This record gives sequence, structure tokens and C-alpha cells, in this order.
Amino acid sequence: MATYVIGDVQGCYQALIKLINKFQFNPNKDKLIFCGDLVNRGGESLHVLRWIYAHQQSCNVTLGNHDLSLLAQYHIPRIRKQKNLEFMQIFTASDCDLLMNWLLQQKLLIHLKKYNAIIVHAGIYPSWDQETAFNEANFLENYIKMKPKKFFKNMYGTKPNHWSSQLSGMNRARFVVNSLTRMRYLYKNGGLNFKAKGELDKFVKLIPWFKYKPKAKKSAKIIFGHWSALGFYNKKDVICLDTGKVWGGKLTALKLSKSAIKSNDIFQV
Ligand SMILES: [Mn+2]
Repeated sequence: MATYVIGDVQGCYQALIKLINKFQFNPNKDKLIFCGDLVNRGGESLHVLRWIYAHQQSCNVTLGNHDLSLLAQYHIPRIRKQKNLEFMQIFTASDCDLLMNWLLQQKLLIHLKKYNAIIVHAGIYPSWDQETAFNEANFLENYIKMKPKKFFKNMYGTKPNHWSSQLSGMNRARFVVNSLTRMRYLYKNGGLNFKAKGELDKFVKLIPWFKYKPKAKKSAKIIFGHWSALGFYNKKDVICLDTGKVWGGKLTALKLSKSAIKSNDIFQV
């Protein structure tokens, strides 16, 4: 029995199947955890969703910004983009409601105690300790499920971009969703930046979220996606698995183990 974390699939269905065949995924024994951004741009988002739905007993998902964008367009039809054929194919599929209701139930953060690891799409805001991260992700998961229309109508926006434990309602939900699913760089004053997406050290005035100081203590390793320019990035307390398949790069899976990562724990197609 093994657990694999898979980076941003973004509708690359063929690559997903090749990848799981590479490590001989056994749905009766193994677990797959997706770091988010299952859909968009790769051309076969509907197939990806159907496959994970069909294997949901052995799959867990943390939602990414593209998955939330799909859900927003599902719940608020007037914002659907007709040009996005991949999303339109989902909205016109006979199993659309089934898939979208299932997707809405997925997590924003997964804590794997056995491996002392946290799986999240973009990252964890530096000043949050582990407990705050779990609480805020939980708050957001419940908010989205209870009030999907209200949430998706008001999800987009860059304010507030500073955290305060005093935030409430939609302001709190928007900060939490932006930090868990969109964050890459922070300004020196701790505000979230929403524009920069390039490689490290390219932006002198910005700091990657995982290098920002001071940061609250987190004992678990954070495994994330969302940052294809960063690529496979393996440091003491963070691992990025977005290796940009959809941009001509690779799709990566990491086999979790309790010890340090070895090269044969990494699978790529
Ligand atoms: Mn993303």
C-alpha cells in the first residue's frame, strides 16, 4: 500500500493515465492525492474529472484555483466563458451535476499525520501556525458547501490581501481562498501579491510565501502545486510538484515515505 501525491494535471488525461501506470497504481491498495488544478487548458478536463470520480474510493483532492473557477462558472452561468470549450464540454455533459456536486465536496487542505505532511494547492500563509491553517481551511470548506452561490459570486478579488484574525464572512473567505489557492509571492509588508508568477529571485521586492519571515512554526512538510515556474522544488519544509505538464513540462507524482525523499520516489511523464 502506497500513497502518491500528484501535481497539477490541468486536463492532461493521457499523461495522468501514463503516470499512474508508471508506478502501477492499484486502486484496491494505493491512494492518490491531487494537489489541485485538475482541470483547464490540457483539453481533457472532463475525462480527468470522470476518472477521479470513478476512483474516488482511492483518491483525495485539494482544490486549486482552476477547479474553483470551474465551480464558479457552474454555479453562476452568466460568467461562463463560451470560448473555454473544455469547460463548456463539462457543462453540457450528462453527468455534469454529478461531477460538480462531487467536486464541491473536496478539500482545501489535507493533513496526512502518518507522513507528517500537509497537501494544499498554493501554500500556507506564513503567519499561520498549523492549527490556524487547519481551522481556516475548514472554515472555507464549510462556507463553500453551505453558500456556494454567495461564495462564487464574491470569490474573485484581491482584497483583503492582509490577514487579520478579525476578518469575517466573505472577506475572511476571500483571504483564505486566495492564500490557499493563488498565493506565490508576498510583499515585504506581508500582503499577498497576485501578479508575479515567475521563477525565484526574479522579483527583488517580492518574497516567495515559503521564504517569508517571520513565519509561524509548522511541524509538517507542506506539499503544493500551482507554481510551474518553480517546478520540482524540494527543500526541508516544502515540496512543489507543479512541473507544468500543460506548458510542455512534465506531470509529477511523489510517493510518500516517512524518511527523506529518494530519487525513486519521484515519477514523471
Ligand atoms: Mn493553480
